[in-house]
Amino acid sequence: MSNNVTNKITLCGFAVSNYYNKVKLSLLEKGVAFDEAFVLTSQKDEMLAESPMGKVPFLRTPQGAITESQVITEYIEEAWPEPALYPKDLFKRAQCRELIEHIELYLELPARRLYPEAFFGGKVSDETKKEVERDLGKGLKSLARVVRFAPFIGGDSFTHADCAAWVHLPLVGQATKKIYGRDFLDEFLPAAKPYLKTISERPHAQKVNADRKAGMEAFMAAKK
Ligand SMILES: N[C@@H](CCC(=O)N[C@@H](CS)C(=O)NCC(=O)O)C(=O)O
Repeated sequence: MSNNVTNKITLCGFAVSNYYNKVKLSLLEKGVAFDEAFVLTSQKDEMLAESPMGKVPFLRTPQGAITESQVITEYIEEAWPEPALYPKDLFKRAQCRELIEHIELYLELPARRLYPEAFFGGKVSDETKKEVERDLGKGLKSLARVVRFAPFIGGDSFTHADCAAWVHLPLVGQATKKIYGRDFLDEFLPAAKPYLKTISERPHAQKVNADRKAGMEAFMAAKK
């Protein structure tokens, strides 16, 4: 532990959220002690006081809340440098962060536009479906150029990029399968599925997954 960080941190959000689970897996893999608090997204004042966009996750620290999963990830890595979940080499570290940015900006965010219909019984316009189809094709083809899967997404060590890939990529596959009848992961990045399976076998990933399944009921009940 370093940089004035006391050991009391609380991850706030819910276990169905992919961004929440990205941070949770990083914390577990690093062996950082943390509490969890069930918080739903909202635009209520008390929520906005901690998370100005009303989003989850956010991290409660003794000094206040921190939002944005990637900012939280960087905070955790600086506060608890060991075991490192970024490569030591500066260039490789940048490449690792590049993978995370790529997955979130060019895959998760476009795929998210499909979630209302793919997962929540809503409707998405044909125009949106067309745009997302184009954007995801481009994002996946370009990701295929930079991934290693050897055996981890960036090479031979497990990093924060694996935490991000493991929570986000399955949603891209599931949402596209639902909306287009084609799983874009299988189509554009066939090596992703065996890779994701390997990550899923890690004990901490199993814990996150079990909590996600258990959390689904609480989430659905609270959403009603
Ligand atoms: N860029 C944010 C995205 C977080 C995010 O979109 N979380 C979802 C839950 S998975 C959320 O809070 N949605 C509610 C909203 O967008 O208002 C991060 O990395 O933390």
